[in-house]
Amino acid sequence: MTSKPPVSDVDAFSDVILADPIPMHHALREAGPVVHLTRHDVFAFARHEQVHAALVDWQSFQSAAGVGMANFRTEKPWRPPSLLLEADPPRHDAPRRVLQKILSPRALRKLREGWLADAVALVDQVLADGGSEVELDAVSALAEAFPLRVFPDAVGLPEEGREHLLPYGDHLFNTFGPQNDLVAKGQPRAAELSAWTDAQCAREVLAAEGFGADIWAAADRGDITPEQAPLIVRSLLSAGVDTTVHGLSAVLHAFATHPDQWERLRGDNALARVAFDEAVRWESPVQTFFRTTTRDIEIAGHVIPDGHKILMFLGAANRDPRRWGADADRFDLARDPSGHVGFGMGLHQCVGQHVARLEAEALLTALTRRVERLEPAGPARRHLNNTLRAWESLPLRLHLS
Ligand code: OW4
Repeated sequence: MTSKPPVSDVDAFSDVILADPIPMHHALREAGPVVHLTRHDVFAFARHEQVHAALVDWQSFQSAAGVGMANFRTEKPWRPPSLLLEADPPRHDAPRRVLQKILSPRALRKLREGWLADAVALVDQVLADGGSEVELDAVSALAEAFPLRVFPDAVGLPEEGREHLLPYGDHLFNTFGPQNDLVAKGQPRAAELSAWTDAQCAREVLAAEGFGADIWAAADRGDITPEQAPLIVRSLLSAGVDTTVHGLSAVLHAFATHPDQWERLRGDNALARVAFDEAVRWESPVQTFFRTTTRDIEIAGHVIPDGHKILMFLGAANRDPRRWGADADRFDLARDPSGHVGFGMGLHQCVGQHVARLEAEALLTALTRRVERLEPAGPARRHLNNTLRAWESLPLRLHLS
């Protein structure tokens, strides 16, 4: 026997919920393993077990119909679908294989020393005209400044127009949600930002060395087609900037509000990567993605019919006490955060995660050299986005060592 799942009429993308989704996450997890969100007509998973299961079962929960609320089976996508994010095997395989190699820990080794030095240079520059205390906005001065300093160069982008990267990403991540005011607000610039991004993906525009050139070299080898190459470069530009910026904001906010954890990191720099992953678990910069059912699926006695949208609350799964224990809400470097779904899981798991971790390690390590303590220096302000958990402003006071 099967029954209808519990329902909720919550608008999961309203300003109030986006500003603080934690109470809704709690309510949805408690309501059951699957909840029908009547306002959006989608089925929500908020527990770690179901989110994880959906992420690894790509046959039953497809990405090719879009990983936003729009169903590509019935609606035309606003941009050509990503060959990575919005594709399933077998179409997904060659692009994934190519990009995975280009962004592998082994391939990143040649960037490591330079990025560590760049982080030291940025931190020295930012702290230069202070005395023993410096006040700054950690979003603009660090979380945005560092990725923008290293990542576009690593891709091989021209200098001109780089200011489009963050607004493009912000709008793109809004479009995975419903057509609400956040999407409307981005609409006037969407065509211009999208055209700029697409133009950067051409071989002639990209530097002779870098991730972009590596992707085109894969086309020369025949590992992907020349038609696929620009779309794979586009994935780097779409997924590689805002995500890391908000991940770095998250870890800096976490340390500013958990001084004991900063002490711990200063005592052992090898914890920088764990700290970043724990911050990704704790904050989940990418809060949500959708899947689409490819058949009737039974979950805990409830049937979700074929062709329906599943909303996976990665942020709720990452704080599910059933998986993380009673202190799931605590930012704690003593925890093993592996198994978090902040980078997804399974064959779509973030292909850029090693790039993000290297950026975080470089920035955190550079900061531990100079900063004894950091604390909030004013009210932190959220930036609302349909998909991203983001800070607009994080005023911090840094006490230098
Ligand atoms: C998180 C992601 C996000 C946005 C765009 C893309 C990928 C893409 N991953 O492949 O275009």
